[in-house]
Amino acid sequence: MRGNADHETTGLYPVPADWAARAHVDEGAYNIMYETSVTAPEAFWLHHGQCIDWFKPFTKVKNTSFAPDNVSIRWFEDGTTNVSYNCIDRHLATRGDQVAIIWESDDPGHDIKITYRQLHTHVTKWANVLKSQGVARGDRVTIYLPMIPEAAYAMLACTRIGAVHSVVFGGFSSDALADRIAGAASSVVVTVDEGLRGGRKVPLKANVDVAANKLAGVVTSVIVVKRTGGDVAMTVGRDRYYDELAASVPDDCPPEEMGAEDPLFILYTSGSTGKPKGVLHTTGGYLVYAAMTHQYVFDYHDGDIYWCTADVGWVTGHSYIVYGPLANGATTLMFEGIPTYPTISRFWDVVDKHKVNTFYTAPTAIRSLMGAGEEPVKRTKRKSLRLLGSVGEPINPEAWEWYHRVVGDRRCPIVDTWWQTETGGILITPLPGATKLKPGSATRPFFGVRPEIVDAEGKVLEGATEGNLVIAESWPGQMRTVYGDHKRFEETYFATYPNKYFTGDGCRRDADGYYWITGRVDDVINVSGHRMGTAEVESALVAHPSVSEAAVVGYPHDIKGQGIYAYVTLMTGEKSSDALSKELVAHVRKEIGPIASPDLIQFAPGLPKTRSGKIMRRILRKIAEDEYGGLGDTSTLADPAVIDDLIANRQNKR
Ligand code: 6R9
Repeated sequence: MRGNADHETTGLYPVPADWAARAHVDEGAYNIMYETSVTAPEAFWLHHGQCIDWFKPFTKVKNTSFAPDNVSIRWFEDGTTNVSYNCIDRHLATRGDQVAIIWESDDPGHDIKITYRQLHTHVTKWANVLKSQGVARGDRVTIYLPMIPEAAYAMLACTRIGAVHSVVFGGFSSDALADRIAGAASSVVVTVDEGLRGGRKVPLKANVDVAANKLAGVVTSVIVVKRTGGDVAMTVGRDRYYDELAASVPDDCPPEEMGAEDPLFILYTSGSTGKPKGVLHTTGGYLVYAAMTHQYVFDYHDGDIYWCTADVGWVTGHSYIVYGPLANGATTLMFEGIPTYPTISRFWDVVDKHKVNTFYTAPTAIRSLMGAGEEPVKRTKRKSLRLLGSVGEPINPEAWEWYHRVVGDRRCPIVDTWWQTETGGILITPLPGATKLKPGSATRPFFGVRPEIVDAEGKVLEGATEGNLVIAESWPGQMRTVYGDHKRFEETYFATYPNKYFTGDGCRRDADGYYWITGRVDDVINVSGHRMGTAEVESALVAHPSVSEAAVVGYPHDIKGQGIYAYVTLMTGEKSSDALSKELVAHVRKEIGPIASPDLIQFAPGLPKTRSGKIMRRILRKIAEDEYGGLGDTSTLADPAVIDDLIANRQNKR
């Protein structure tokens, strides 16, 4: 109970004694290692770059420039390696029979355990199947799969032959999928007949058909995994079942020797403007960073059972379900289902069933489970749990305390990990054996990471302060470019504050040097931990024939973190109605996917604009937040009267 007494007087949760004893790094070691990592990065990364196996060792550690019109990021550039070799082959001699992946299906009665040796067999088969479809080094493969082991096999198979995967979240619509297939110019698509979530079937193959038919001639091969065995349409000459293809390819497939800076994967993510960007990560630096952060942040030791509940369609699934854990030879759990099926105790039942030690999830899941009270958690044991993690959005202190007290029985530290698709791995986080915790704070930078807080003009603010979060130096897991558009990469991330990487997040630093992420400062919103550009939702809305103009903002939502509030101006002659409101929601779901559905739609005859015609989102945000007092200066508005109408017709939060 020493811990709680300390917490009451200082507000800090100390490192539990058993953690300080077992952890790879304690507080003293963290301080020394962090200091070395920023004062002598070459030496630091020369050493830590060895956490993966290299075919040809690198001699150059770092070669990076953040100059706004000449951004170039290269790590370990003369080394060669292979990601699937590191995630599979190198473990075979010592842990071939250890479980690599525990797959827990949607149905609580069904799970599969895949050993490293079995993983090797699956991935080499998959690699040869991809080759049989013409995939060669450098080609892009789109993977549109639910949470089934084949998602990991297909990803690893791409890395084995040097192909570049682009995983598209299974919740995206056929239109969103088509955009991503076209963006990556990917002629091969891997999918499933149907997905299964919460007992419901999801028609992924049918979505691929719509997307592929829209892109005449781009997609030449669709590889279909059987999950439900449902009857799906198969286009002759284009679509083949994986099983049939696998039956006629050899078993063996040696890993390609890849350069450290060869592209590894593309992952589309939302920005504040325009279409989603294809974030490109490369081979060596990404894998070193994913493996190393997985080891230290989750204090991974041999034998740990590790579970990250993210979807492989997001970066968290890439780095912390697949690449980080497998590079470290861990047992990683992959869950097909949802937290509420068949009961709201499902997460904790799975923890007990598989004796999970580390559990990593998103605040939105915690908040929605909190709503059902303690009993569904307390009826499970959770004795195996040692460490809890949080990612995707700021975790409010109430949810943090509940997670700590109810789920972790006050025994398990929580690592609140801040990072982004662009960063490849975790940048600001506690280390469980080293960092005292403050609920709601992502605490301290990881090794090699130099966060700074700047004001609007880019002046670096010292001490306890608040402003915009930038990173002053490169780290190995950093994205290298926007696929096919290096200019956009430079303009998006390096032009706002020259010579610094701009994160898009606001941040506060307290007197103890702890970082508190305050949320996005740009037009990106975070709905249930899913990143969404307001511009994307707007462009979906204005594509509807009744809509002339739309402005979308986020508003605080108890469970989702942020909800989507859409202001819509109709074409002259169109009448607003509940039916039209529903139709617009359905339209956005079709254009992007269910995660982009507006929670509230307000029909507005006019939107607040400056005289130059720019929509003043600041005002719309305040109205959506129900904070009229804070509307600020409205004198630059072209027509101040629109404000009264907007306030009078404000939609109530659900
Ligand atoms: C990994 C991931 C990135 C954005 C990021 C920030 C928010 C993520 C957070 C967090 C506060 C945390 N975010 N983790 N905010 N505390 N621990 O989520 O990547 O989907 O690209 O989203 O998510 O706003 O900028 P991505």
